[in-house]
Amino acid sequence: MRRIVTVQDISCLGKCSLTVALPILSAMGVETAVLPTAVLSAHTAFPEFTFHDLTAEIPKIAAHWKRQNLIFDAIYTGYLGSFDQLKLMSQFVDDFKTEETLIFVDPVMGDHGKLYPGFTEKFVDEMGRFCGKADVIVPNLTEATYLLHLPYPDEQYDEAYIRNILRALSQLGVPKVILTGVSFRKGQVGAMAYDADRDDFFLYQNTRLPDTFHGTGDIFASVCVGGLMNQLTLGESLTLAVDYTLECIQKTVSDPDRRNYGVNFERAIPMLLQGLPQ
Ligand code: PXL
Repeated sequence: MRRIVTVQDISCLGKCSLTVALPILSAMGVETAVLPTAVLSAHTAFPEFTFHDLTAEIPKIAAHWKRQNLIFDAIYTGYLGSFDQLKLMSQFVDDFKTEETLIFVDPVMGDHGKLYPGFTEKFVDEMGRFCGKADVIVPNLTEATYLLHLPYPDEQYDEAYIRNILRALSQLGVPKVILTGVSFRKGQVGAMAYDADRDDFFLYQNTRLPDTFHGTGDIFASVCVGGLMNQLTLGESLTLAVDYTLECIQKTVSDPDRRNYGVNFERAIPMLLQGLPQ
């Protein structure tokens, strides 16, 4: 069984970060250790939330695991809330990376052209440096344009624009980049990947539903890394992640009041499992 550690917050309400990554990775047959970075009463899109920082626990947990000689097949980081946490994660990667460990970084910082509350451009630059330690990163278009100091595109863009973004992101020092929320056609949305070692692009789009839901980026990232742990290729993993995310949204649209509560990913798990090698 492959073993992953995922490092992100616990938002007690509003399914996202750890409360989607753990069940999805478990369902995909991956042993999942968790390193919680903070406990929030709800994610930060709620009108108010409590926040308890767990940074001080990280070195203690890491030291314990080191004494256990733990080996991880992947280290997957999501929402990190401070410079200290970025620094600790950088150290964690140095301490636990082996030849086989996949370093998978979701630089969670914003969406729809804006940073989430609490994030600054200085933090974005530090996250960019951390991305240089990764084997795969999965920014959305907002995070990508912030990382590259580019304006967020208000209008339709073309494939050449996205290819340039992907190439530029790989120059942060990361060989594989998956850009999410890419759309070249009205009514469609998906993801485009770049493998810098092969100078190879891969695009997959499916239907775009007219609604957006919180937590779908974390679902997408979890399925991608879970797919890679199941020996799917980068392209196969992102295809499954696009299709599963759509399935989750389809299962949720009948529940329009629950926007902040995340998508019904639980009901879509049978479809996810069908997409894995049997
Ligand atoms: O889904 C990303 C995310 C993760 N964790 C927290 C968040 C958000 C997005 O707003 O607030 C705490």
